[in-house]
Amino acid sequence: MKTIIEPFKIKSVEPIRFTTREERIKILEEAGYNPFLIHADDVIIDLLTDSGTSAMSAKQWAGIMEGDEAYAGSKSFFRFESAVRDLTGDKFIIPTHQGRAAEKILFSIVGGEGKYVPNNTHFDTTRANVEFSGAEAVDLVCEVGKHPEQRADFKGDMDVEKLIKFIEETGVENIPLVMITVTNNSGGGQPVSMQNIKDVRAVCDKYGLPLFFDACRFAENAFFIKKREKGYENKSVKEICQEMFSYGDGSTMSAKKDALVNIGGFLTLNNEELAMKCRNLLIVTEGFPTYGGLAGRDLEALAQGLEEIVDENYLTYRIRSTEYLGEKLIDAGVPIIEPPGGHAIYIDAKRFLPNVPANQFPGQAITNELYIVGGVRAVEIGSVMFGKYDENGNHVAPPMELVRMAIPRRVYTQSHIDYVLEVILEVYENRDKLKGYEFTYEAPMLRHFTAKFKPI
Ligand code: PM9
Repeated sequence: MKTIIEPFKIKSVEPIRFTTREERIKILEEAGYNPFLIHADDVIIDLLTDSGTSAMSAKQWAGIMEGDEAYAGSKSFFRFESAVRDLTGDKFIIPTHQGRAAEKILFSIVGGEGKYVPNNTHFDTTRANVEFSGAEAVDLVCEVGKHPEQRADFKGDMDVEKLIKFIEETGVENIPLVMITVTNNSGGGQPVSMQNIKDVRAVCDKYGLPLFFDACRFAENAFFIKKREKGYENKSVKEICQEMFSYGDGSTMSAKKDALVNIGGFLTLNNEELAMKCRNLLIVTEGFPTYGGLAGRDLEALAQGLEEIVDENYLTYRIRSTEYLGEKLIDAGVPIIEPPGGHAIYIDAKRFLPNVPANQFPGQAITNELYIVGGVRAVEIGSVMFGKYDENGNHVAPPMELVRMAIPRRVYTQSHIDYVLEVILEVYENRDKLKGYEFTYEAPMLRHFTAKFKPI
């Protein structure tokens, strides 16, 4: 087989500013040892997130010029609505400025004190919005999904038995909806199988519960289904997406991922009463229902992005480029979540730095060293992001300590990725010298964004 190449040519480029190791040591110290607080201009390869960092296509930029900026009923809204409906089949399509705005609206209405929301794994903003409403966010990912070293095709699947037990124990009246996140970002960008989606749908039907998707990476998930699940090999990715959404009652979406835009999101629903409540709240918090916090030009780019994301040449390259980095790391003995996920590679910090305990943030130690060694910015997904305190103030660690290197869509070439690989291998070779960190500042919610640290 020939090399899978980038299925695009580069028309416009952005220079990378190079820094020295000495400069980076100073920059990191000034940022309180939190790469979120580093200026992007001081980063050589930015793998902080795949969210809002995509390179747009010529057609998307053309759409920006086409954008209709009418306050109400703009033609860009109707193009957006029809692109979203074509994929989801849902009746009510509500634009929002990004994914968390859709979550905030949905959970402000269905959440609240005494409610519980099960998910395979909530992403941080979803968890924060559920909990901000007073409800509790419960993760029910399958057992294999919690073991980075174990390989399985669909490690993002929900544990259906646990879901049934949870519903029986919690009471249907306390559960507003069941959610499935595709792909499972906090669990390694691992896909959810169509069979699991159908099984969860059947459970929801049995108990009369709505099923919602956190659909950020729906196309990457569909591509994994096509490649790994029997019966889907001859279906188009678009058909697989349509089938997946057909099992849901709605979805929240950050278009900053699988709609290839720099800003945007949406909420889709089938229940008219709920949709009306959401729209009314949207008007208070985001804007009129035909723009929802976005400009007409954003809606155009988003609609075009939804067409491009299901292109199978694009998805072949996308999934292969993540796998390429993952395979090379596995070959070199670097512990990562296996198999590689869709949008990112996740280093297993527990195995990478066994001598740094969870309450000294091994993931943060690796993340900071990646920056010092090569100006590569990654993100900790472990005790900094999800750690809690018990009633005695003791640190309670999440199940996994990870460092995520998310790959922006259509931005970096193979030689950029080869450079990243060299940087990771250098950090790995010198791992015995790495030390942990402690907080000097932490916010009460979503602390990873603004926390400051000092080395131990
Ligand atoms: N995800 C990510 O980097 C961006 C924020 S954290 C740096 O992975 C899921 C599964 C996400 C997600 C964002 C959101 C929120 C919801 N669900 O960022 O509000 O991965 O558009 O989306 C980020 P917004």
